[in-house]
This record gives sequence, structure tokens and C-alpha cells, in this order.
Amino acid sequence: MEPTPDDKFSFGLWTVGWPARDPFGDATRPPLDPVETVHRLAALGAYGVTFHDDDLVPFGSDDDARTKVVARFREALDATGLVVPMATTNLFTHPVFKDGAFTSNDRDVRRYALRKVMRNLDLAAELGARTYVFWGGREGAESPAGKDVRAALDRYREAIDTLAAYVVDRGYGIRFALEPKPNEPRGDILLPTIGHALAFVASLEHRDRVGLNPEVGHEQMTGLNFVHGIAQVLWHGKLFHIDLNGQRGVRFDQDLVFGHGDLLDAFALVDLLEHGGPGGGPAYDGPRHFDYKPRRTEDLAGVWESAAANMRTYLLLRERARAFRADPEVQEALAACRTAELATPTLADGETVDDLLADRSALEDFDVDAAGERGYGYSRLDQLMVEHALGAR
Ligand code: GLT
Ligand code: MN
Ligand code: MN
Repeated sequence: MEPTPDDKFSFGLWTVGWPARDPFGDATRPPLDPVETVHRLAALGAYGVTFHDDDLVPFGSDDDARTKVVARFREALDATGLVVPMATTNLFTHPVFKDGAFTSNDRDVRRYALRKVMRNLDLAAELGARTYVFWGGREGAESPAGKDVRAALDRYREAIDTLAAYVVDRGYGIRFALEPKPNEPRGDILLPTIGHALAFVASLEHRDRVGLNPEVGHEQMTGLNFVHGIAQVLWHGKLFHIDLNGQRGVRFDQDLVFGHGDLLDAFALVDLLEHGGPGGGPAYDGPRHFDYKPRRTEDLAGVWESAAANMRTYLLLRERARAFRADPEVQEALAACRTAELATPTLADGETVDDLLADRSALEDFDVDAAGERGYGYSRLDQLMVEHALGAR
């Protein structure tokens, strides 16, 4: 089971390229050349590579150096056939962003952040990216009184709408995807969950051009059900991109390999993405983007081993989810759960509130005790899922 570009697997340069510096220790691996990364990812069967501006063009490079770096990168893309489906901006590493970028209290920093994004949007468009991600890791606060959250949200909205207007003006075929995260590096980050981000998007002038890039581990950091979150994003038509990885419960952002730490959730997620669409087909056809970090304990061989592991786990789960959906016993269990019945509207076609009030079977004659006694049979279905995930069926 080898990945191919048709599977649409993509990786950020910052994922495999993470030199594993953490708050307590130095890097354990040398930096990777983006060109080597492109060749390695292509050889492993990936289809796309993504980047922050500074992952590709080192911060502070002059125009000459920038042109050279981009030309080399382009050559590698052309040689391998790898595409750039998404790009993003580093608005978090340099000290200038220590109080945020779009929502820094310092107006000059906010203006600089807009210009930094615009410059990379030009490159993203040039390389054919269709999605531009905004992860606001520094947009937040630790001080309860020092950050006016409502003013910060005004500035956040101003930034996203200004940048969307820029994309429209330049005729770029790019949509924006906001990535929620509850905390880390800021004590509290703005737009901390999928729900907050969806509500924010609805308030934008350019709301049609803006969706979400949810990350598995970021919802799990708050104890929320990521699969439910993704289902709701799909329900709103806002799943523009997705960051796949693994996380073990409520703690710091682990960015584990997809499926490592939360295998059953990963199974349910793949089942949703691949079978949650109309007629049981895919619910999402965009890139399957891995935003993980090879463990600090890995050497370079382990980096490529872990990159391959993300894709292999996804493919195995996709195969397992297919078997689950095709199993007649699963179909029978689903029927026993009356899962499909939920798609039937509660009121009949054309039925009015008065009609409902006149329906004695809905209240006066309804046998609540009999309905309360009936089981839903979810345990059997769940066990079938576990058995399929384990390869026991
Ligand atoms: C950073 C973060 C990720 C975001 C990336 C995009 S950068 O590594 O932890 O979740 O997706 O800015
Ligand atoms: Mn993360
Ligand atoms: Mn991410």
C-alpha cells in the first residue's frame, strides 16, 4: 500500500524540517534544505509541499537572495511534480510579533504584518497555491486588562478583510483558512476553537472567501471531540483545508504522527472524510495535510520514517473504513441504531405548527415509556468499529 499523488498527501516544510529545538533543549537535528525536502517527499509518494514565507526564504533575505531561493525551489517542484497547494506566513518567530501580529497593541507592528503577508501572498499565487492559512499563535494575551479583546477582534477582522480585498484585487485564486488553537505559545490565543473561528468568519465582509484549517491536536488540547468539530465545519461548508496529526488528550500541543495517540478518533475522522459525503462518498476532496513534528528523539532517518508513517496510517485507516462501511453486519447495526432516520425532518413536508399541535400521536397518545425503554444499540456498532480498526474483521 504505497501512497501516490492521487491520495493528495502534503507536508509543511516546517514539519519534517523541525530541528527539534524545544523550550528546554537545543536542536537535535541539522536544518533541512527545502529542495532536499521536496525530493524526499516526492520519493515517498506525497503530492504537495507547503511553507511559511520564512521556511523558504530566510527572514531578512534581500531581493536577490529571495529570487535565487525561489528559483531553486521551483526547479525542484518542476523536477518532481510536487505542487504547492497551500502557503502561510510566519507571524510568530521574530520578537517583533511577541504581542501578536494583526492584533498587536503596536499599530506599526500590525501594518508590518499586513505587508509581510501580502509579499508572501504574491509568491503563493505565483506558485499556484489555492489556500492561504492563518494560524495566529501570537494573537492573544496573558494579561487580563492589557489586551482589549473586542478591539483585538476588530483588528483581526480588519486584517483578514484587508488581505482578502488584496487577493480579490490581484485576481488571485486563493481562499483563506483560519486555524484555531486554544493556547501555546500565548497563554490564551484568540479564535481558540473551531466554534470561535466559525463565528468570527460569519462576521467578515469577505466571509465567502474565508474558511477553516482545523488541526486534530488543537481541538483535543481542550478536550473537544475533533471529529464532531470537523463535521460541523463541513456542515457550514467551511472545511477549506485540514491539519492531520496525533495528540494524547488535554496537554501541550504534541503534533504526533497521525493516528499515534488517538487511533479510534483517527479512524472515525478518516471514515468521515472518506465516507461522510453524499451517497457515502468523500466529504472532503482537498489536501490531506500533515502538520506533525518528528519526535526530538529521531535522527534524520527517523524523520523520513515518520513522514511515511503519517501517509501509511491514513491509507490503512482508509482501507479499514471502507471495509467497515461495506460490512453487512455494520449496515444491519446502523439500521438498528436508526442512524438514517435522523435525516428525516421532524415535521412532515408542509406540516405546520398547528398540524403538529393537532397530532395526538405526538403527545397525548405517545407512549413515552415504550419509547424510553427501546435501546439504540450503539455498543454493537462501536464494537464493530473497533474490530474493523484492529483488522479483526
Ligand atoms: C505552527 C503551528 C501549526 C500551524 C502552522 C501554520 S505553524 O507550527 O503549530 O499548527 O499550522 O502557521
Ligand atoms: Mn499543533
Ligand atoms: Mn497546524
